[in-house]
Formats: sequence, C-alpha cells, structure tokens
Amino acid sequence: MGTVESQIATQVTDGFHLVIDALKLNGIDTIFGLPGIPITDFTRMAQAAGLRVISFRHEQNAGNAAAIAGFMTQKPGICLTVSAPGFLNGLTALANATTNCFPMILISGSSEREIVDLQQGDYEEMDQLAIAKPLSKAAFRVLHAEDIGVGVARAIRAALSGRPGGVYLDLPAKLFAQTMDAEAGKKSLIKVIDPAPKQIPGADAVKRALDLLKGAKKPLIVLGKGAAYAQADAEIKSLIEKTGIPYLPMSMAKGLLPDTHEQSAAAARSYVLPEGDVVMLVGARLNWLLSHGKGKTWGGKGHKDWGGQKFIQIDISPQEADSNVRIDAPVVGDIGSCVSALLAGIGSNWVKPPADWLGAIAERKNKNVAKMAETLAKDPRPMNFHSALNVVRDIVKANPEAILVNEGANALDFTRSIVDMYKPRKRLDVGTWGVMGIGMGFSVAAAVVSGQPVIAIEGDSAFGFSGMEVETLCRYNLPVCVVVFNNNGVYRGTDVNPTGGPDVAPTVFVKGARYDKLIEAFGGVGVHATTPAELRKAMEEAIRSRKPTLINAVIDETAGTESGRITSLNPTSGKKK
Ligand code: OXT
Ligand code: ADP
Ligand code: MG
Repeated sequence: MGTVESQIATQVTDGFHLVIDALKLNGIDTIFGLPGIPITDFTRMAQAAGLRVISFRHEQNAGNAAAIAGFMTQKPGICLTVSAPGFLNGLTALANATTNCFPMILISGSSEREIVDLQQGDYEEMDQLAIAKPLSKAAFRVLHAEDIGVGVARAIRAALSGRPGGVYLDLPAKLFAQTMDAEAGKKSLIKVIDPAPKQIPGADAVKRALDLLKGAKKPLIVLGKGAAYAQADAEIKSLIEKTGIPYLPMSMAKGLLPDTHEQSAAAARSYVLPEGDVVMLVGARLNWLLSHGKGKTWGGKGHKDWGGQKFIQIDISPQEADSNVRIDAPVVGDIGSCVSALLAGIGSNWVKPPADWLGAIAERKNKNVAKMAETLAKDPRPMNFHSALNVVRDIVKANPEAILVNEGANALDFTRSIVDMYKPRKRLDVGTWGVMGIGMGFSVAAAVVSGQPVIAIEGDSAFGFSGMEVETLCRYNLPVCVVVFNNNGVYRGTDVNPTGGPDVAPTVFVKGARYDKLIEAFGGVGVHATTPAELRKAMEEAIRSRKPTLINAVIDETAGTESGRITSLNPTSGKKK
C-alpha cells in the first residue's frame, strides 16, 4: 500500500497501472489468466482497479476463454500469462483464435531483453515476440511506459479490424515497474476510435452477386461463423426470408436463425451441396469443412473436380476469394454492410426460388428428420449418443438462452446434428482446427460474459484436455453443467491391444471412470447417469440451481465410429495386409 500512496502523493504512475488504465479506457472489463512472475501484482492491481480477473489452472484454458469471449462480444478477449512456459501454454489458444478469426490479445510478461537477446540464460528465457509472430495476426512489444497507450491501441486495432484474429503483446518485466508522471501517462493513453471500421462493398460487386442469384435455379446460402460473429442477425434473417433461399448453417452459425426454420437445409446437407447451382457463402470459408468447394461433396466426378456451381462469397478478407475454387462474385466488406447492400438491391419484386428446388429439399429434409426422430425415440440399454442427446435436445429447446459448448468426435458430431439451436452465437465448438481442449475455457468465458447457463457436451477424451478447470467453475460458482459422454475412450472404448500385453489399446481409458467425483472434490454437484431419465433429471436440476455440475453420462462403449463423421480424413495404411 505504501507505494501506491506515495505514487499518488508524487503524481507518478507506473507500467502496471498504465496497462490497466489503457485496457479500461478501451472498455475491457475482464482478464482471463494465470498469475506468476512477472504479472502477479498486475493481476492484483487489475482486480483492485475493478477489472474482473478470472484465474485458471492452465493458460491454454485461459486463452481459449479469452478467444471465445472475443467471438461473443466483438471486444478482444484478454489472456494474461507469465513468461516462456506460460506464454507457450497460451500460444496454442492464440493460434487457434487466429485460425478461427476470433479477436483476442495474449499479453505475456517476458524476461530481461538484454539477457534474452544475448542468450545468457535468464529466468524463463525466451524470445517470445519472435515465436508469436508466425502464429498470430500481429505481435507487438512495449519497452517504455510512455508507449503502453500506443501498444495497447495497436493490439486492439489489430485484433478487431478487418478479419479478426489473435494478437500478441509482449510486456517485459522491467516495463511494469517503470514510472512516469501520472498526468503525462494519462495523456499517453489512446481510446481506440472505431476499432472495426465498416467496410462497404463496391456497388458493382453487389450487382454482380445479385445478378447471379437472380439467375439461379437452385440457389443456396451457406452461413458460417463469420456471419455469427458479425452480429448482423436481423439483416441476415431478412435476407434469407426475403429471398426465400434455403440456407445451410455451419456448426457455429447454427441458431443464427432457429434450426427449426423452414428454410434450413441442414438436414439435407448432402443433397443441397452437390445440387445447388449458385452458392452464396456468408462468412464461411471453403476449407476442409466444406470439402474445399470441390469433389464429390459438391457433385464433382473425382475428389478434386469442380461440381459446376457458381460461388458468391461475402467476406471481409479480399484474399479469401479463389483460395480453393473460383469465386464468381466476391463481395468484400463487413457482413452487416454487405447484407444490407444486397437487401437494398433486392427490391420488392424478388422472385423466390423455383418450387421444385424447394420441394426436393423439403422431401430430403423430411425424410432425414423422420429417420432421426425414429432413432431418437429408441431407449436402448446401455444409453447411446442418440438417446442421451435426445435429452440434451429437449433441455436446449426449453432453455434457448443457454449456451452449448461442444467437443469430442462422436460427442461433437452427433450433438451438432441432433441438438437444434434457437439463438445466435449459442453454439461454441472445436471450430476450424477441430481442436480438443476448448471445453472448460469456453464454458467459463461463456458463463462469465453472458451470465446465462452453459451446457458443455464433452467426449470423455475431449474433457480430459481441460478437465482440471472444474475447480475454476466451482471457485467462481458458474452456472455450467458439464456432461461427459463417457464411452471409455477416444471414439470408442472397445479397442484391444493386439499383442495381448498388459497395456490397454492407445484409444482406451480406465473403464467405468467416475468423472462426477472430480467436481465433488471442489464442492460442485456430481451426478452419475446411466439412463436418459437420470440425465434429464440431473440437467434440469443443474439449470434450475445454476450450481456447477458435472454429469458422468455413461454411453455404450461400442457406439460411435472412428473419428466420428470425418473417418475419411484418418489415413489408413495402403500396404496390403
Ligand atoms: O445429409 P446427410 O445424409 O449426409 O446427413 C447429414 C445431415 O443432413 C443430417 N442432419 C440432420 N438430420 C436430421 N435432423 C437434423 N436436424 C439434421 N441436421 C443434420 O445429419 C448428417 C450430418 O450432418 P452434418 O454434421 O451437418 O454433416 P457432415 O457431413 O458431418 O458435415 C461435414 C463436416 C466436416 C462439416 C462435419 O462433419 C464437421 O463439422 N465436422 C467437425 C469434425 C471435427 O472437427 N472433429 C473433431 C476432431 S476429430 C479428432 O481430431 C479428435 N482427436 C484428435 C485430437 C484433436 N482433435 N485435438 C487435439 C488437441 N489433440 C488430438 C481426439 C483426441 S477427436 C478426439 C477425442 C475423441 O474422443 P472423445 O471421447 O472426446 O469423443 P467420442 O468420439 O465421443 O468418444
Ligand atoms: P465456418 O467454419 O463457420 O465456415 P470460417 O471460420 O471458415 O467459418 O469463416 C469465417 C469467415 O468469416 C472468415 O473468412 C472471416 O474473414 C470472415 N469474417 C469474420 N468476421 C467477418 C465480418 N464481420 N464481416 C465479414 N466477414 C467476416
Ligand atoms: Mg469418448
């Protein structure tokens, strides 16, 4: 306290306070991180200054929390770590944020520059800036207290403007203690004006896109997580409904319009992709999740052949067009502005898509939905993915404000197609990399940022990557209900060691593990559920009580497939047995 008082008396500020003040000035109210040298005092001072400081058990989870907070709020999520190992733990999340176009800033303390650069073996020595550069959208280092304002402003602009991404901000230990005149320090801070400027598409680009859409016999709109991020929900709904064009939501765009919307073609995915003649991508990349826009998924003859459709692509990044196949009508700009421009050009006499196209989709869709309903109605013993997810589906329907976090392989893929979402940005999952480990970080952030209940549907393997954070859920008393789909292993629990030796197969875990006991160690509610009825009761109670809860949902270990729905990506030996 003595130092703070004397600083006030002499009107001096320091690096610690300037960073905190710069963040606060820019509307940052939460920091996700893990304390230690050289940022321990920073976390204390940030809390004292009114920021919410959420401490994690591992930096990767703090980083994932920051990333998804960025996605949900359009403000960069802040992750704070110590040097070298803490920085590296956070770096996976930063790279994942960049890959997914989530705005986030990883702030890491770093060791003494002079010693690091001469490689003289400092405590936690590492050239963190150099390492972060290729994995982030931008990376900055601040050496002098008077530059903190600029450093934070640059980081915020880089994270939010254009295509959002992960930014690294390197703050050497020495910087925090540097002092300067408080008034000059205050003046050096920058409140970033218009951090994500609108980007208005060209009129010719909009016309080109509308002309293509008008001529389409079988138009299709694909909504991606960029469309969810953009928070142009009303405009997107209006565009879909005014044009009458069927749409396909990518995983994290589910709920942008309710999944039960009659124009949703999600249940006819494998029909609409190859059949559509003009496909408009809205904040979705033609990456692996869309089979690179070619091959059999798109009606091509061979696995790399073009299917013959025309593409319109709305994206903020001009470089995205033509990344995989020809984009006939790129519309470059922010989604809100692009969709508004399209709406303005549509006018009042837009002709809805041909009835035979809509009818054919409805037929496929109804068939798939009916088939699904039949499967969901079954009540096998042991419980399987479908009978368990039938419960989750009902719970989400009854609680549309709840946020669904989802990871695993089968636990992911079945949840995506079975559990309907009703509101935008309520489904948070493994994203572009299909990465395991986002579960608890996303859950903590979702609860902290929204105040809404969170339901995390986790494969038992997936849960293990961030499972220790159940202590964090309990510490902050967050309304998170974790459901571990426990099928005794990665994909399935049935593999055997071909040698007959004592080690189990690489994909198999301890059988009959009781994940529910983990949360009980920290005062949370643990439930062991072996039937849909038990699962339903426990989930309803968790939502009602808002107590941190972990349900160990026992799933038939023979259910599910290798790699879930992406078995074809798993290489198998070409060698004849
Ligand atoms: O049209 P068709 O007939 O095809 O049917 C489709 C839809 O029309 C239909 N559908 C519907 N029917 C009826 N009603 C409704 N409402 C409806 N909606 C849809 O359903 C089907 C399927 O629809 P979908 O899903 O839209 O279509 P499809 O063809 O699947 O879409 C293709 C994709 C590619 C877009 C989609 O599959 C997708 O998004 N996939 C994402 C896959 C993914 O990312 N997987 C995670 C990675 S797997 C692997 O890497 C794992 N690892 C390795 C590892 C990782 N990842 N990370 C790290 C850090 N280390 C290691 C590990 C360790 S997974 C994993 C753990 C796994 O074990 P767990 O225990 O955790 O999990 P379990 O498997 O449960 O044991
Ligand atoms: P999905 O996995 O759901 O298909 P992707 O992450 O592949 O989604 O694609 C998201 C796309 O959205 C990226 O190409 C990104 O540039 C774009 N994007 C993100 N935010 C905006 C925005 N506000 N306006 C326009 N495009 C955006
Ligand atoms: Mg499993």
